[in-house]
Amino acid sequence: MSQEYGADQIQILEGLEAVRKRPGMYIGSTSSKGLHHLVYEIVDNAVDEALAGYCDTILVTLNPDNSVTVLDNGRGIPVGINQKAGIPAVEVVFTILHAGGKFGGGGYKVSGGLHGVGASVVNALSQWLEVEIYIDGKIYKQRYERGNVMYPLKEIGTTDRNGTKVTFLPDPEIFEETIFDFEVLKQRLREMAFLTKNIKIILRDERPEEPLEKVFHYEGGIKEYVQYLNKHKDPLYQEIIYCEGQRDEIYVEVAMQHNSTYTEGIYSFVNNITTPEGGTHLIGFKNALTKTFNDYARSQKYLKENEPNLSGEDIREGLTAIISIKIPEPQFEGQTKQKLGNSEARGAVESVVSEQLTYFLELNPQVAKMMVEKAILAQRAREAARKARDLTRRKTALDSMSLPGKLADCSEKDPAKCEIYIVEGDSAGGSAKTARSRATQAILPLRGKILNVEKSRLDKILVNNEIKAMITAFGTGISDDFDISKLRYHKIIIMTDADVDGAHISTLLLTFFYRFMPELIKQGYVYLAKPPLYKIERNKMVRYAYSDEELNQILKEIGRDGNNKIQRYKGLGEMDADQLWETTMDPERRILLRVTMDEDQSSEIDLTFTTLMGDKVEPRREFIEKNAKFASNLDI
Ligand code: 28G
Repeated sequence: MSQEYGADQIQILEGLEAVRKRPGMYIGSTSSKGLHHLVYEIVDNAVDEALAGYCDTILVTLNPDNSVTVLDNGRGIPVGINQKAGIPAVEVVFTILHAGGKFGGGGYKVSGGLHGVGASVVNALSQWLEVEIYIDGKIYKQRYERGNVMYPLKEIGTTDRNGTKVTFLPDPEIFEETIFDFEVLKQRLREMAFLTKNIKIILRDERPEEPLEKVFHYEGGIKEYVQYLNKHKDPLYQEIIYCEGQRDEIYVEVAMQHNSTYTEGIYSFVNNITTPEGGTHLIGFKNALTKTFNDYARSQKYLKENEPNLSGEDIREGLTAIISIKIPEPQFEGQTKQKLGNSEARGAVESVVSEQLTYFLELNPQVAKMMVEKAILAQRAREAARKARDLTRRKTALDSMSLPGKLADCSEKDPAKCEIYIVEGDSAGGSAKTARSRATQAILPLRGKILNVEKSRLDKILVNNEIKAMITAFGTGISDDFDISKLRYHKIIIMTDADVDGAHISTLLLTFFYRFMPELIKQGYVYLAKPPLYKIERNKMVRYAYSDEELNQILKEIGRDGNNKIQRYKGLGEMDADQLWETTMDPERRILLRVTMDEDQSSEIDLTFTTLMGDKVEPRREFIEKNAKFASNLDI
């Protein structure tokens, strides 16, 4: 370390040492999620510069050495000496914790990312980081290693551009995973581009021989976001309803459009950060929507005096919406700090949406009519569903007496030790019943295709036999009645053929869980069984391969000659009970994939499900390949 920085420098180094000691405190985790968070922190600073009105293009490049470069065309981080610290402002930004305070030009604390701690944290957690600044015709540069300054900021050349370039290599001493995932970055950067209208974000992957590039640029901002989320659904009307306004210091933006499905997809953001648990801004939106809508329906006599109001849920059936607010001092609440607490946000959103939605309904009576009619249908269906639901509820009260007839239950009563296999088809179901370990493994065979819950309303879903069987077997109830403490099995295992039909059935089941029992997935109770693809016999020896790579591996081991008999399994039905047990059900030998979901990406998950389950055939194939992305290896 060089001497000329004096006492301040010691302070600085201590600050960044703290980050290296407890990285999780600053970036959430040191897993792949934390790794990607580093990129978002740097990109956030560039987005702030764009929000300030000085930058319109951000280029993110994944380099072959796995470092990342972020380049913007803003003003460039100031290079002049910061009076308080006695060092260039840029050095303050990269070496002092919480340096600068992340305020955009409009005075918003646009602290993107989980903790909003910025560039110095990324620097502390990088093996090395280099910053270049293009300002007043000159290029300035500084390099840091694990947060330490390598040399004073220096002028290295001339330029005719302006902006900032940051390149960093995440420190493998800190991160469990140091390889960036293009898909993960792609989704978040796309989201950022939707949330900041007119910004252009380019993601380039220069690691493969053939570089990949994605450009995100949405002139319509969140209006285009809604369009994107509805792209595989049928919109109920063409217009995207858009409300925008400012109340005191809070800037509010809302975009929405109904589609012909029955699920609501409302995604809320505060200062460009997703709030999966909602909060005051979401409540303000819902209040405004319900009230404005009922006022309109009454004034136009769609609702008679003696008829009850439409409920919020009725109005939101099939609604896709984005709520995005910018607020100077966001207060996040709840266990995971993902819920907005500022009470003034409720009033701001309520006021902007009420005013502009009222105006929109009056100007667009044909659209308003379609919305009201859909809500009235929803209201009737909800009434029918309530009746059907009361029936299933009464049944669950009868406990084991009401368990579905097809279920072969296990004898163990402790849910933590119990598993339920949901098996496609009666014949595989029969083998599974013979094969299972009776004490802890229950089998529920399903007949044929199960109902696509994306295309049906609740009343229809609840009279479907396969769905009813699952609900009663699990014991938890659904939606608002859902109670995880009543779950009868801590492993719910979907076992289908390893082919496209099997993948389709798995997805139908996952869709049902995701829509009606999301906690099952969030808390990690849902698994996919992985049956073998090949049986290899050589003399008396039998081996199973679960992938093509494994088949090759085995053949390499045992020799590739005429003595091998290789059978390719087309379905579970081709295995007898013993084989099924050995390969797919024996806890000692089976492979299970745990189904997981990233709540920060719920708009994308929704899109994935509708892509597969919707009417549009073309997008479907894509999904089946991506499906495995929900899952990660376990129990191998
Ligand atoms: C490429 C990777 C990430 C950035 C700027 C521009 C300014 C700035 C950034 O200032 C320090 C603290 C408060 C003023 C601000 C330039 C005002 C005038 C900036 C980035 C100085 C932060 N001129 N561009 N920071 N403030 N891009 N991209 O990080 O007092 S960070």
